Amino acid sequence: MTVTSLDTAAGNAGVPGRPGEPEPPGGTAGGPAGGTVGGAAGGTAVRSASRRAPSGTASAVVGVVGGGQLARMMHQAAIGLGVELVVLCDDAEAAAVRAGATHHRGLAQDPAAVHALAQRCDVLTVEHELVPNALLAELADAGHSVRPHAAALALAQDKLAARRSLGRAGFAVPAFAELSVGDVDGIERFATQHGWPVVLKAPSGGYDGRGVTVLRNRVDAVAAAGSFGSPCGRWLVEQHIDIATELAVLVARRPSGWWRAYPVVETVQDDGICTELLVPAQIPDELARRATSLAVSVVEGIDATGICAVELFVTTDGELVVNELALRPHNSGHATIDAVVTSQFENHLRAVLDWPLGDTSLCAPVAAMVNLLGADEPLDLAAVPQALDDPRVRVHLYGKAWRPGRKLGHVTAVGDAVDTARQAAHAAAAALGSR
Ligand code: AIR
Repeated sequence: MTVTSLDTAAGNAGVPGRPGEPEPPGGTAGGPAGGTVGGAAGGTAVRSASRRAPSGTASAVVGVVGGGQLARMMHQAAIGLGVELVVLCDDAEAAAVRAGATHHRGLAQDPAAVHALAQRCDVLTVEHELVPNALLAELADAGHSVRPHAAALALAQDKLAARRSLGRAGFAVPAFAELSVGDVDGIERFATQHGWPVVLKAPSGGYDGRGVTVLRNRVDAVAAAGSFGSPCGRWLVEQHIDIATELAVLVARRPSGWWRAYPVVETVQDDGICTELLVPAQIPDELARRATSLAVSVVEGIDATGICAVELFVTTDGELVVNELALRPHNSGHATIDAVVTSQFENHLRAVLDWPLGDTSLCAPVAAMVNLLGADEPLDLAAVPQALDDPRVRVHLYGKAWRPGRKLGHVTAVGDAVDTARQAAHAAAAALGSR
């Protein structure tokens, strides 16, 4: 297998717990890396993000670009912390708005709306990638706390930029090339070098399987030229990796450099959309340690703040290859609500506020999560009691309108054994009429 793997120090960095004392016990944690960020007192509350005094009803105000299910679950965590969440979206029926988050009406692409959001909060963060990067950079220049910062977020917004930057820093990434949209000969040249099939991606704007397609031959490439657009006018073509397992490592990291990594998650995708996950990943400890160390290196290397999800492929040769980054709470972390001491949503808020991070240890031996995806008809909400029949099951509905394939909720089952947890989660998802 060919992977771009430059030999620089960054690829080997990030062993947990180096420079600085880790935050107090609980999970894999560590302190500021030398030179990455300014040092701060270990594990103490640093209120650098909050420019204004608490209002009397809110401990802090966090602005979120986006109001979907990720903002909804952030809002659930915000309630306990006394944090007011203000979500920017155009839809008065958005998942987070329906859950009671303060609604700032507007589009993520509208500079005036994003500026106005920043004005009313202590810290600005995101729950999707569709906000113009330059706008966030502009706000940071104007003195607003934007977390993650625009340069880091750019790597989650632009897959080409991520491949380039991570490859240059020495992380293993799939071999790739940048092409203009419609460049069928370019695809063929790439395939001659790396073999068919190849994976074609729109570098930006896609998620949940949108903006990704596998091409088996030139005929597929010609078809893609007629149908596979890309908002930025470029294609990313990459080598098709023989994947043994897909993993995700979530790391919460504060602007002061303190971080905590979550137990490694094993994810299952169907047609590019995450359908289920298992935590902890059923992989050898040594591989889990390598995956965690790699993810922390990436997160420190790009100076990410908040939750950063590092998606990894384990190749059939046992190598770890970085797939994609998400600099926000991520589907692969949904089981943390029920199976980890501090959920990814709470730690995202704590991290962007530069507050001490919560314990990331598992509080159940194993958890399985299954996404509730829109089938040919809406979910059967009358079946919620039936899904709850098994006491190990927790149901999370997003209050979103049904559409085939849309993520409408998830169920998590905790337990002592992988098989029974998976069965319980699948049974609950089936009862609810998930795809
Ligand atoms: N999201 C963001 N990036 C990937 C995903 N899945 C979440 C965010 C966003 C919501 O999905 O919470 O607001 C959008 O979902 P939908 O179903 O409206 O496309």
